[in-house]
Amino acid sequence: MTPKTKIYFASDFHLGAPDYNSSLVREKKIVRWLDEIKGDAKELYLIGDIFDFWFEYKHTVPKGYTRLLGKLAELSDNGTRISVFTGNHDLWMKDYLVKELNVKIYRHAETREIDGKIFYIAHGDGLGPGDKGYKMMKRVFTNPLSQWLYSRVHPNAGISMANYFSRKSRAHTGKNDAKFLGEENEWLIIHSKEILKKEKIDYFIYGHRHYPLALPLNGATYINLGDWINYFTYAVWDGERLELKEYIG
Ligand SMILES: [Mn+2]
Repeated sequence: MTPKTKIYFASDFHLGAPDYNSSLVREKKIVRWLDEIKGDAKELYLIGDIFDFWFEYKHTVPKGYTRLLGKLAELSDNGTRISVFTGNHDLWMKDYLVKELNVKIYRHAETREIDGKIFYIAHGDGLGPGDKGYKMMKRVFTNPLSQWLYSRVHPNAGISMANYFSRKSRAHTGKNDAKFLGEENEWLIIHSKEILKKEKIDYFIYGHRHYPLALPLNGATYINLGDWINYFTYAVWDGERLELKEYIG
């Protein structure tokens, strides 16, 4: 067995959307990718919005995603360390994936040293200027009382309602995603520049933006991972270099 040496980053699978059948096609593609990287993946970072909607009740979780969950279990059981960042679509994760897949869950940005380089990793929702409405919503979504109240709603109603809102939010934010807005207008770039004023960071890695992008930023490297709806992009760290790649398969 060859030693696992690489670290992979991906985000925004949005499984479940826009419908069961097209999600299943994407899920199978993601699983093929995971199957290809499992031999050398020392670590896997899934940086938010794996699911278009996820909520854990005390004794139940949303149906589906068996192929992805099974494949992640296989990677985990074979020694790949998996970190899951919650996104704005799946922030209601509790201990299910922790228990079943032995992953670690992160709800906020993480700064960590990897092979002597400093990585700043975050899904990206609610960071930087703007998006005041969302920032307010996020306070409601992450509030323990509102989560408890929501969990009292029967899942048949609760999950239907959530899927409805999840689709609406994408229709609302979707149109500007497909182009680079310029450094002055990209909230995550503005956020990264603010951080660079205070800290030394070598790599910023974000999801959320649904537009793959790798660019130099005041001595650092800035990466948007893209998504697995239109781009099928991921980043890989080989110990020395970080590369943004497209999965063809
Ligand atoms: Mn997303």
